[in-house]
Amino acid sequence: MCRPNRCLNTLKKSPKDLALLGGPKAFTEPYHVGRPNLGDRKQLMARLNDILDRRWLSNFGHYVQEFEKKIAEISGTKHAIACSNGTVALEIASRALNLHGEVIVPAFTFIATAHALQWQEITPVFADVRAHDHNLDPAQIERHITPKTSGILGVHLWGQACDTEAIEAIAKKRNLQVMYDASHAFGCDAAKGPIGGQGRATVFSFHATKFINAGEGGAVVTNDDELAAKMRLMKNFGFRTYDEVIHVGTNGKMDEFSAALGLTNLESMEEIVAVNRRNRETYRKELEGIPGIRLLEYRPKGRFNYQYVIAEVDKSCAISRDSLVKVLWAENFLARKYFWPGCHRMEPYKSLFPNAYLTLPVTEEVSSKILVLPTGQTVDGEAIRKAAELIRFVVKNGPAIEKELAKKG
Ligand code: T4K
Repeated sequence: MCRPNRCLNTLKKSPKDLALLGGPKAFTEPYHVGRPNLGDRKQLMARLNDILDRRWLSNFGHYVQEFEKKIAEISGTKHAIACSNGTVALEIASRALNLHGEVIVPAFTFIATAHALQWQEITPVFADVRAHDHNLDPAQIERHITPKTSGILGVHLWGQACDTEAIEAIAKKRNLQVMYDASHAFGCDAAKGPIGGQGRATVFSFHATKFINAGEGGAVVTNDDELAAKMRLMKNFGFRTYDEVIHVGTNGKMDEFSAALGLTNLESMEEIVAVNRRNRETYRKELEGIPGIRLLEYRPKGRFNYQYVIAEVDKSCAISRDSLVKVLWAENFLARKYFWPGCHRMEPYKSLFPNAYLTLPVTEEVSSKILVLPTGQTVDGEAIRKAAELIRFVVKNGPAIEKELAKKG
């Protein structure tokens, strides 16, 4: 149930009742996309105390090792290498694979996917995505392959696997490396088995906003023993023993406190997925029939974590996506426009590739209509019903609201 101090029963009767136009807020406290989910607090405190008792705070401690074991188990891989965050995990994995020159990535992703490459002076070359699942379109990959291309970095966006079989077939034919950014897809299924074992390496994020979080955290999983050993070295400055450095490296280690939080949250994974699934179902039911708004469909089969509730606000909708977001924010319902603008429209890529948009029509279209809705443990059915009622009202009065917003400037 909606806690009474968070969610007011403010039925809007006219556009003037909207908070953006001077009315009271529908929600007294903000509803975020990415409010952390938390497992058993007592268990976490016990672990934190144990860490202090052990006086072992980082560098392959007890809890990091346990966390790695669980991640590998869930993703069905031989190795999991815990890292300080998903971005560093992407950097380590792409470097360990010796990616260089150009790497093909979808333009419709979080900026970290591209930055992890660019940070190492590898050029991300943006390819378009598919309208139905927002994932890299295999049919668009080959047009971007040049003699400088060394690999493909696919993204399993929103927890749905991209077409790994098609991507890997192209890579094989063109002699390219493949790795995946599965920052959204921990605990989800690919076509054949859990996400994790596809390509040469797969990266997860356990950032605070992810459905399983370690505060900050990430991991690379792989079935390749040699690659795993290399990445372990790389995340610890290349040290093999205390006094011996045998590889270039960085500090990419996860600390014990993060691992303890991650482990504790992992123990509530089924419960968190159930909350996410129920929230998505409530959104689906409550938003049904609102013209121009629809939820992104999941494949009929497979495990998903439902950590993002993705809606699209079509051009046919009586209010624009951007105006709807403005209205919702004023009401304290902080829906997001992930990932608008596409990576190709952010720096440094905007300046490097000013014409990239010409080959990215689906990215352009999808990023202009995406609406990501708050979910997770802190969002309940009552809040969703209230938000859907608000959205229905806003769409119904779309033209009048747009007119008022235009007057406001
Ligand atoms: N690849 C992909 C495809 C990714 O989506 C991401 C990260 C990465 C790679 C990189 O992984 P990491 O290096 O982050 O492990 C957020 C997250 O920061 C980012 O992790 C995530 N993707 C991205 C999709 O969303 P922002 O900048 O939009 O929002 P942020 O982090 O400020 O948080 C969003 C909201 O969540 C806040 O408004 C309030 C709430 N929040 C956040 C934190 C951190 C809380 O309530 N409590 C908190 O502790 O990027």
